[in-house]
Amino acid sequence: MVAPLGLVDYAWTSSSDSRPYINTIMYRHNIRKRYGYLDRPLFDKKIKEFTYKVILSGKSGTGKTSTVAKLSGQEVSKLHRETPGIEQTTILWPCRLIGSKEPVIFKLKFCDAGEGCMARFNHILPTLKENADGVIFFFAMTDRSSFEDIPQQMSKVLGEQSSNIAKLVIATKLDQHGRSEVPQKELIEFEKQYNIPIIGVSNFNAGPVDPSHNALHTSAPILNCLCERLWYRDQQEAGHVV
Ligand SMILES: Nc1nc2c(ncn2[C@@H]2O[C@H](COP(=O)(O)OP(=O)(O)OP(=O)(O)O)[C@@H](O)[C@H]2O)c(=O)[nH]1
Ligand SMILES: [Mg+2]
Repeated sequence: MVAPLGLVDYAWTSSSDSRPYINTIMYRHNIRKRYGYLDRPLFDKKIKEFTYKVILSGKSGTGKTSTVAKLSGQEVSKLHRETPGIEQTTILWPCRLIGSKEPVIFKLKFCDAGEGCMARFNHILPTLKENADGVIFFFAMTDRSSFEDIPQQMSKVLGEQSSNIAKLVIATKLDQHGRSEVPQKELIEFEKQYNIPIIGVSNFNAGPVDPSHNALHTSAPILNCLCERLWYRDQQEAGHVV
């Protein structure tokens, strides 16, 4: 496993200190508010905000759109409808950076394009990549070919940008563990080879319906890890870390 970078306080999200901030981005009953790109939540205190563009890459059907729906606290569709162009979803995520008392807000602008439409229209990929701060590569645990495709996705998306963009890999369909086609050993080898963390996600329940499934606590580890990678990349660019 790729170790956390020690920049984000992962435990803060579930602590009582985070409550006023977390409550601001939620309606009652644990439902997340939706924000447009220009929207801003009203916190009691003025806190710093950092905006990042995060792009998604992975074979069609690996669960890119479903994962963004889960991370933004929206309902995940059981149906696969190819994303017809670039869809943008803004997620506001409060985080406490290690060494600072006050939290900051990460404004994550997720840009999701269907793999099929990207293959049909040449202009989609350059538009997607433009000014991207981070990329999440996707594969489904139930589809070995989507895991084997990741290096190709990397060269397609990163080109020479590879040194200055934050990277994360998400393995979807963890709920279908009986149908997994990628052994744990290969995931560990991948992380070692590329030094990129792989985080598993289940966008649905394996068992009985759990109303808290899409609640914040299941998204928090992924969002914290992504914010930490983005922050690290900024620190590297500023020459604060090597
Ligand atoms: N069981 C299970 N199904 C999932 C999961 N994530 C996504 N799916 C299903 O997989 C199918 C494809 O998901 P999408 O999110 O539409 O895939 P995509 O990567 O956005 O596909 P394109 O837009 O075509 O590139 C849908 O039927 C989802 O319901 C998961 O974690 N578990
Ligand atoms: Mg999609």
